[in-house]
Amino acid sequence: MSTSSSPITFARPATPHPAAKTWSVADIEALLSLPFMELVFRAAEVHRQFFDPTKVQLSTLISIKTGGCPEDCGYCPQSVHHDTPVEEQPMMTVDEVIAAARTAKANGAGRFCMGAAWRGPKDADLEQTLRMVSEVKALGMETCATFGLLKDGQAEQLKEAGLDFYNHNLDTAPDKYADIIQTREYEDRLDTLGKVRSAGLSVCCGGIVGLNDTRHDRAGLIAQLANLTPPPESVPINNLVKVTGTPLEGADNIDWTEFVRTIAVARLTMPQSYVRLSAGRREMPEAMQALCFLAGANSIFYGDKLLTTGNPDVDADRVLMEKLELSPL
Ligand code: SAM
Ligand code: DTB
Ligand code: SF4
Repeated sequence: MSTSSSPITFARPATPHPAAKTWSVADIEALLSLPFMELVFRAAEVHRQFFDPTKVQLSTLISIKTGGCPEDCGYCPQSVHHDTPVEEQPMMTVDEVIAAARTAKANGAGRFCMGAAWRGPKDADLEQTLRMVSEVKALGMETCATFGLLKDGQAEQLKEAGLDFYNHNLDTAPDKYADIIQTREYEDRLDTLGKVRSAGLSVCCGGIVGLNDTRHDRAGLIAQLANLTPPPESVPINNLVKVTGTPLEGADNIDWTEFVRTIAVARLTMPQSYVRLSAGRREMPEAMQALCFLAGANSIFYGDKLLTTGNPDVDADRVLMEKLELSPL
């Protein structure tokens, strides 16, 4: 990673938050349909209004409870409804999680994100996760959790323990949702996002592309995210990782330009949010990742593994950041 100081000033003076705008799906589709170079250029301009484009936020993921999930999300290798290579495992101990967080910190990650294959946390399970959260926080890292749907009071308990961010994705457009997941509703997700916000936690919320979605579907997802008030602080954009045995293992590949367009439009519509180039990065050529950074992505999952699938090796990411002269936040 480059440590040399640069004489160039990138970030423009802070601009006040733009007046709240409600985005229609048609607005977003129009942006997605701009000529590719024009879209990337506009997104790169907006990126510079609020962020230093040489900085990338690094989050390391860990799966504290893997597999055996009762939900039927069609993309997910951890669902009991699908016959995948993922085996159910018991919850990790607090000590195991802290050891992984120390390694992540030593590697340069600023945020540690703990994921669990639950519909939502049972109170007894939550107790153990609260210790994980407070001990990771005590290491001086930002903390994030993704435990599924929350019941009343649970977001406040997490906040009290030292949680900074809660990740809960909308995943796709409301009118496509039922094709992908049957065991819970879009409304349930919005309800959890409301609880997260009310507890004073920062919101990490995004979705997946490559679920046989159309441009209209992707516009529907981005409109939902951008219309959250306020928009999520972190917006993970995942490219489907196709896992054998999931209903979406044979989904059509999305063209790489459509993925970059989605990143660019997330940047344009949520100018003050961190847009994370998320799952699927291992399968992306470096030049495509570079275009995503140009189009406004300024966060990645950093670490050899996502939850159950692979991510670029830390060493490979260091080399890529060197080449692009990007440095961690
Ligand atoms: N069980 C919790 C939930 O669903 O909210 C938390 C963990 S779940 C694995 C978190 C997110 O990972 C999902 O909402 C989805 O966006 C993403 N995800 C899961 N499987 C994926 C895959 N195969 N490719 C890309 N993203 C995936
Ligand atoms: C998010 O948006 N993507 C991450 C994180 N939030 C929890 C998960 C990606 C999972 C990819 C499939 C797997 O490794 O199991
Ligand atoms: Fe369970 Fe989350 Fe996977 Fe859905 S995405 S099956 S809720 S782990």
